[in-house]
Amino acid sequence: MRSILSLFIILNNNGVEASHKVYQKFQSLSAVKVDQLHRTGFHFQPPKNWINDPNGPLYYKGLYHLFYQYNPKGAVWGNIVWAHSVSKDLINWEPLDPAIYPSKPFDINGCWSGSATILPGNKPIILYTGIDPDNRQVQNYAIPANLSDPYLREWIKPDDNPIVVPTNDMNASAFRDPTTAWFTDGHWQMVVGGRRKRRGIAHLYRSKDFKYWVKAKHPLHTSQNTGMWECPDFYPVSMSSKIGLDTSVNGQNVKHVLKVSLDLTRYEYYTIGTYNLDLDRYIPDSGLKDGWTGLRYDYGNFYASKTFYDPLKHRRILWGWANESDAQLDDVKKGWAGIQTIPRKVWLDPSGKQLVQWPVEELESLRGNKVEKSNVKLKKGDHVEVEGITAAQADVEVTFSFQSLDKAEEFDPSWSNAKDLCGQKGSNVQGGVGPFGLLTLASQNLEEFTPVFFRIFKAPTKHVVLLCSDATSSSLGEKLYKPSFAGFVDVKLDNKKLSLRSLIDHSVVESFGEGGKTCITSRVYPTLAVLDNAHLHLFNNGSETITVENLSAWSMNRPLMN
Ligand code: DQQ
Repeated sequence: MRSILSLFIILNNNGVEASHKVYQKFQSLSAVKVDQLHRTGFHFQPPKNWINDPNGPLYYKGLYHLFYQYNPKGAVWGNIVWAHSVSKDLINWEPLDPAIYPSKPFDINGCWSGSATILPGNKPIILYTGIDPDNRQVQNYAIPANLSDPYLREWIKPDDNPIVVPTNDMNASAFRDPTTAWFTDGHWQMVVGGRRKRRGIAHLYRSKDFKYWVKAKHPLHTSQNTGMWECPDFYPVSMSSKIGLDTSVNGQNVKHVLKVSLDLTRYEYYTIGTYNLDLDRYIPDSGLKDGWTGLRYDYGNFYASKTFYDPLKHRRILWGWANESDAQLDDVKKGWAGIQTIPRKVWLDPSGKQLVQWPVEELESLRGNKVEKSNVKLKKGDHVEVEGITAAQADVEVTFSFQSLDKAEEFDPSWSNAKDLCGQKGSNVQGGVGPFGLLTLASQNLEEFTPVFFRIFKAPTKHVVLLCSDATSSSLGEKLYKPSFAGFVDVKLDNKKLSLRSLIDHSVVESFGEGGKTCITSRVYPTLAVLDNAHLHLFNNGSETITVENLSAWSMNRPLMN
């Protein structure tokens, strides 16, 4: 905590914000050759260069649109434009020319993140942050030049921009990333992320015509000591179904979600709560925490996420950016950096206490060769290889069961940080019930492997389930960030079963514990466990025997990817 605060002070004092560090030397250095070794097979990425936040996802006339922050000139952050791709199925992507790029005074120094709203009459409009000649962050709108083009190739930035500017009492370099707007009480409302001193702020604005915006008397929500709130997202979820809701829906059976991306920690958190129209405020449910100890979509490498409502399949879909975990120079050398995670359907868990996420069903169209296993016993120390699939590019679903929880290790109540606990109790540290799970991207003799595993502890009144995705042994390479990412899984264990799905794709392992209750994305760079030399194992290192009830694993085909 103290180190985070001092980091805050350092950042605050020299005015440099971690997310937008400019590497002058590299930002316009074109790749001579794009290194293919760790590029993903089925995750979203352009052929080369740097990408970050997903922007303005939307569905229009039969096509899904994804815009994203992109450096057309190099493999580090800089020269940012809104790149644009379209897809019929969220899996195969066709690239288009950038939709929004600096060209006018209100965005001449940058076109940063934002969101799309579909206005009545099926008219998309984009709100985004422009950096003006004084380096102030201002909010602009852009509209399609031709609504009869389902590709929405050309976007116009009218001259009555900017539509929202920071007032003198506001921090003009901490005022960005407008949300999708929602309609309520005869007005459009939207939120812009911000910060006052150490307080994170969701600034609330209101408009009748989408052009003249007035700041509300108070923010939609704020929280002390959380720093800058980047990329806020605010949307309704149904309390009784997995069906997604359009952003303006509110009422009896509806809760709201507020997600923010914390520039200080580079983690996101969300709360579930009530959008109180009388107070004009969002109020998180009691017991849910604002800040970096709160709930997260993903306990790994996942940032600047954004959801949108898909009217075709009545679902809410979440996109997130997974940054590289290698060094800046590696990115310059390989000529590319950043991927988007697989789009996930997101809904409220029946408990009402958390969200649940699952890869969109369209991903299954890429499944090729399949291998199945059932009723495999894993005793302490056992490793069973899953053969017959391309282990470097695979989709794996597995259900584990155990007879008893008697052997579960004692849980020390001071273990509040899942990541630290996973760092302490890795896959090689023997336990009682667990560690058990998958060894992904494993080399022949296990010099390299990325384990994704459960470990169950006994606390005085309940069991505590830990899910880890541990990059510590993922690579023999140097200067890599190799975190032991982990999250707790809120599950009852009455049926003594736990499920896991991992999407393995060369340099990314995206995992969904217990049907998507706890998700973790890791970026890894094996040197031996690459291409056909990558292996997949089941393992158990706990004294309780684990049964693999069912395992289905598929080789994944490559979609059209930009
Ligand atoms: N990235 C954008 C900002 C946003 C940040 C700039 C989050 O608009 O706050 O590329 O990663």
